[in-house]
Amino acid sequence: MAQQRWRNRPDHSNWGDFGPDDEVGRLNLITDERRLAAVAEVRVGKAFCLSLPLDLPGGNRLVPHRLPPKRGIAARGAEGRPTVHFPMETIDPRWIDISCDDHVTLYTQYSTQWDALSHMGRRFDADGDGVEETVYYNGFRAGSDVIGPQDGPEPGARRLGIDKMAETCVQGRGVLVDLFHHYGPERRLVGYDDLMRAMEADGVPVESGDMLCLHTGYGQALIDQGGDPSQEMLHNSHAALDGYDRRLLQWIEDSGIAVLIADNFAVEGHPYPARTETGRHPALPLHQTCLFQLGIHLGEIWYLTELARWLRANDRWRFLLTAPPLRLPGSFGSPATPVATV
Ligand code: UVW
Repeated sequence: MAQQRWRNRPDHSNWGDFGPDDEVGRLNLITDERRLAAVAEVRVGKAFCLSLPLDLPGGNRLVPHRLPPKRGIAARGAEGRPTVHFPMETIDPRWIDISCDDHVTLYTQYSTQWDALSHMGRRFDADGDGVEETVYYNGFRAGSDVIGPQDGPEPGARRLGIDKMAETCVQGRGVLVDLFHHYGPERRLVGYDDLMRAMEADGVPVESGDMLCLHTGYGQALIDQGGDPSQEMLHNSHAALDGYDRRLLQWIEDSGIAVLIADNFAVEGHPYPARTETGRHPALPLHQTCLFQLGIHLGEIWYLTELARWLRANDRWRFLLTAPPLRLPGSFGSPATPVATV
């Protein structure tokens, strides 16, 4: 049995509930039985791609340090010949096989993506010595578990990496709440009351272990903006959760959802309008609740509009969701090409 690595557990957290060494949080709730129940949601066999093209949003106005994918052609042989229409070595000279290979620099959180649990931590006195240290979900530590360039070679997540998420396969029952239908394309911070109103109006059931998807229409707007999105669209349109609504955070804690997904930028309304809170409070309260406290992975900038339209037309809200990230050792996030099957 591993040693518990913390003495103080953050309020409203589940650290330790899935074991002292747990690195996948609420994904533990997607059991074989729940996956079977998810498969039972497949009734007509139709599938939906829930990823945007990974070169959207376009440019870097959304987050300046996240750049679009940069592709190149793999060089081959001593002369570094480009591997496009490349004639392979041949056994039968009457038949020439031709090959193409490329490479890519990908900012893992540029487009449709998952946040790993190592994506966000905080300064917190987990070891109870009266001094705050940088820690992540389940008490994993900066410097030994999550490594920066200042800590040693090979920076990245030795623990809580996106590869740990991939190993669970990330397949279960998806449930969609259609915020766009109820609240339209205007910017709106959706708190507990708004979320419950939308769910009740459509009769959306959410159960423990479900993968909750919020359709806001933001992903469709990115497509409509054609790779050159306006500041207004990027930062002041469509619904986003109000992470400062304590009742909403409590519902996320109590509902047992396994992961939380949206087709908007950050699931929550980051950057928030100026606030009046006094005292200490996080910049990204929903990220803190999900990634740091409860081990709930966040899916962001997905494409949910076609699926939402189909579900509404067919009076259904549940589906089989298959959404593994790349099994990329040590990464803080990953692009994804999720598939919904109905
Ligand atoms: C923000 O940048 C606000 O969110 P994320 O890092 O999860 O994309």
